[in-house]
Amino acid sequence: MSDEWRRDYNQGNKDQTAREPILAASTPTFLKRLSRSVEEHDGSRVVLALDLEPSNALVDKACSIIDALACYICSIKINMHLLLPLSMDDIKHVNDYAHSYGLQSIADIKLNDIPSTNKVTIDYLADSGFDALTINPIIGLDALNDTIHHAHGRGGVCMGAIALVYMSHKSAESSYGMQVGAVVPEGQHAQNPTSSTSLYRIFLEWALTSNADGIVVGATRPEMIRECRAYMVGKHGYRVTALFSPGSGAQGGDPSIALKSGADYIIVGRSILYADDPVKEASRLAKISSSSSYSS
Ligand code: 6CN
Repeated sequence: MSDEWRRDYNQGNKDQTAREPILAASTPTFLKRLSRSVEEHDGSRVVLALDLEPSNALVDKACSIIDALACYICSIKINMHLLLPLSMDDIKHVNDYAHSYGLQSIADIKLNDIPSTNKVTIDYLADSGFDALTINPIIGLDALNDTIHHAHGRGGVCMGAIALVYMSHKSAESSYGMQVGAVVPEGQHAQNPTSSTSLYRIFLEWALTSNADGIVVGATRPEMIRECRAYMVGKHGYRVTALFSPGSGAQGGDPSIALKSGADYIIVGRSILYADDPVKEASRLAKISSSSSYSS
């Protein structure tokens, strides 16, 4: 390595350290910001999935939908429907627009890579104005821990991380419901070599251990919501992790049952976006979400 290169390389490393975020103790967490948004939006616990079909003028469409529905939702959620066709500047514009109504914005990218790549991804998402992201625990406990730690420390933002625990679609059973053997660290012997559990239970445990701000459990599986909620309450004694539930309406789940089973937030896309009257449907779901609560 030439001296010049070495100097740049070391400078780069120093810059990396200098970029390490130091959050003020007063920086509100994603869940606090989301709770504030719920209060400001009449108690609505509806997260709107802005899953627009391919077309022109997606930014204008997204902003007009926010104009029409902002008072019935607490957050928007953006996934590949917009992340792929739009530029970072466009996405930032949509996120800033949502923020102007006091809404939060979740990047639904189901992050699933090595920690160094995840960290760069998180930095780009934070720069694009997102408040939280979804993450797939299949990356393993250490990687999950590391990635979520980075998200929480993201300078000035304190990005939230929401871990998939049990997805809503039909074939999710074949992966999230899979029976898996306990992993025994090298050099140790399994107490009970035959012990096995379901993958989603491991994901739930890892999400809680890694201080994930939320978990995702499909509204199509109220019994799983109930089980995960009971486990979370049992582990912490109170709620520090929120349960987000997609899959109402278009996927067949019942939002009211999901909320009564222990969901804190419902994630809804098509049944609002493609309703005959989206404002009426959003308002109906907002009322359900503000009045239905978990009973153990
Ligand atoms: O209400 P819809 O079925 O139209 O949309 C549900 C939204 C989609 O954006 C989908 O990508 O929630 C997302 N989602 C997530 C996890 C999951 O298990 N099931 C989902 O449908 C997320 N995040």
